[in-house]
Amino acid sequence: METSIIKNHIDEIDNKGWTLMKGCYNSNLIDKINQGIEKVKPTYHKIQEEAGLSNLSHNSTHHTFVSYRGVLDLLDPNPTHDILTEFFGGKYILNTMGAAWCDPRGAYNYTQKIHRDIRSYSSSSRLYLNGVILLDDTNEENGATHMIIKEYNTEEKPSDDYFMSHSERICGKKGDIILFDGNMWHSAGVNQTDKTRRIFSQLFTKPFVKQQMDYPRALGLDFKMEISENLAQILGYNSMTPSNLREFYKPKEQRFYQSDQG
Ligand SMILES: O=C(O)CCC(=O)C(=O)O
Ligand SMILES: [Fe+2]
Repeated sequence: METSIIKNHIDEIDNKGWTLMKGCYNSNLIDKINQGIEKVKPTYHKIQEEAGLSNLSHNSTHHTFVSYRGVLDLLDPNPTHDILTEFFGGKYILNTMGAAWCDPRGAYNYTQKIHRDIRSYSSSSRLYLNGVILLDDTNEENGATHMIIKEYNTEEKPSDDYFMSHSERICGKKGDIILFDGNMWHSAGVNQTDKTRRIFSQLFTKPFVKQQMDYPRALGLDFKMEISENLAQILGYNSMTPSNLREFYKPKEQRFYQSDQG
């Protein structure tokens, strides 16, 4: 990506908290992934139900690629790589990534609550960057993201009234990615149309932030041999935590947490 384009996106993230990256994926890839998600939904429903969480986590498949590897095509190549590298000042990893959808005709989904995808506020230190991959064209009618206006962002969760009067909507096309500072309060909008609106939510962090799932162990340590170096980096294979002394005492190039991870 050209340096001036990277700079524009970073300036937008700095100034208004978010930037829209247009045309990151072609429609065929998104269609294939949407079909793949349909196939794993029953597995997710079963596990969510077993845990007594069907109400809380319905309309979502967290960590989707753990059960459907095809999702990894969205990360390899990663269209936001150059911007993430500039934002984090070097290496970054994926903290979490999952699909979520808002059903038609005003149905409720938990992503419509005002939220951040992180627990801790980190002010201007660049620890977290969110991505929302649009799997459908998105407008105000079908639930475009509400995003707080940066100068009104607060450490504490704002009231509904404050949020609604100090936020803007982000519309985009299927295949676009909204990148935004993880400190920003946001929510999905309500879908008033009669067609589902789908997204992938991503959170990228500096490599020393603990992942929401231990992806290298969830996918298997040998899986690293089957994927590109870039994808292995993003999934956290270069920033693992050893779990015994033999894993800890390693020559430099074999260390679980590599020296270039910050
Ligand atoms: O659907 C959206 O626009 C936002 C979704 C979101 O914030 C999330 O899944 O964490
Ligand atoms: Fe979110």
